[in-house]
Amino acid sequence: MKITGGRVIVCSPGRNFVTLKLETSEGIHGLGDATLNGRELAVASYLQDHVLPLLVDRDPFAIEDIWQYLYKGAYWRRGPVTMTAIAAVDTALWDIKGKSLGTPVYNLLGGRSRTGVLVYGHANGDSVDNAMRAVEHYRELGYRAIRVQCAVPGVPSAYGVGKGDLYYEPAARGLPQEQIWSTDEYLRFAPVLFERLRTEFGFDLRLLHDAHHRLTPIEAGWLGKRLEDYRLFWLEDPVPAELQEGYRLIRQHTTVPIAVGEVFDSVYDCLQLITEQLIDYIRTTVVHAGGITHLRKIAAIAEPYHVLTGSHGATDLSPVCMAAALHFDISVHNFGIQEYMRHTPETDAVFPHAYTFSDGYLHPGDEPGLGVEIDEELAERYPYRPAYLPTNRRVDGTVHSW
Ligand code: GCO
Ligand code: MG
Repeated sequence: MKITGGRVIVCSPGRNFVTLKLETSEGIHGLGDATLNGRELAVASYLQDHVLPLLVDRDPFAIEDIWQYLYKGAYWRRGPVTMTAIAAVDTALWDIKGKSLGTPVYNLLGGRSRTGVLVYGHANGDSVDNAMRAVEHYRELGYRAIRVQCAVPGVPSAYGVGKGDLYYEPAARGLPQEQIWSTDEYLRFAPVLFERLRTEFGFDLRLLHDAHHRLTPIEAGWLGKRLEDYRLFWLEDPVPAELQEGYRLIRQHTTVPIAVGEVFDSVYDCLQLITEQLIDYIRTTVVHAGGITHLRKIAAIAEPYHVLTGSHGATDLSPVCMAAALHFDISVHNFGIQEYMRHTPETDAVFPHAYTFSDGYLHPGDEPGLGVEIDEELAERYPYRPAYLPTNRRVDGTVHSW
């Protein structure tokens, strides 16, 4: 079997997605997600103009060799655009191999390590009362772990507060919106929110929270300490993580479990965080961190250091990525949890998939390969429309991490 070519499909069923479809001489095709929120067309061009011509006539079973060829062969290494493009090829090759051997991808990754993939959903509210209602709603849907975000009094636009009940989508059409942020108000408010959550819901429910890269290490230490009694499952992205050693300072001040990694694109972004045991969960994803092949290596390095996986699974990661994540999650020993932000019905219709949710768990299904397809005719009805994530400024106008 040989790779004969491929296509990059850009569509926007509710939001933008970039999908790679690789074709082979035996008529089997594989899919890979290549969506990089707000920078979609850069990856589409990287694949279309620079990667697809290199793949023709290669053996699709040589997954590791193709990965190394694309990574080392470019000379220029790493970075989100490159690693998302490599991830898309890698994911499509695993899909092809599974389909060709007639088995789900998880069987190629060592087989099932568990019966289902524990997921967390997103409850949020524009007031504490509405956040409580949203948590209750998620509980009724069967979720056993819930991330809670809430509007902060006095802050015009806190991170993570959606418009609807189930679909939080931060990217918006047109040019980037500007939001305003105040760390002071947030730090005062966050412990109050979790106090209320534990009073209303007790300690059976796993609760998570995302600080979305907005604090300094010492602020994160302060917050973590105050949240300890509310037993968070994790505090996510307390600070931007370019400075990995910055996490030492957080660890010196709090035992709150820390999760990091949704913007990482390779093991080099988290090697120190893992080997110095500065984090508890590594959140790298199939689509942005070099595919299933590279994610397995990160997980293998994390395992002896007691770091568990907790892959990013927001709506900007397509159902193709979600399917791939679930095959990874169900097989890897040191799996922790999977984020599951539901896609809209429009997105699900374009990407029919075998994975299912029940009782707080996702199941990858038993289809050969990844168990996800793209309805290209339907996709064509949703052409790409430029959209961006918001940007952020402090109340005095200084640019801040969003
Ligand atoms: C999460 C994330 C997302 C990101 C989004 C950016 O934890 O799910 O922080 O909400 O902001 O994926 O594209
Ligand atoms: Mg996050």
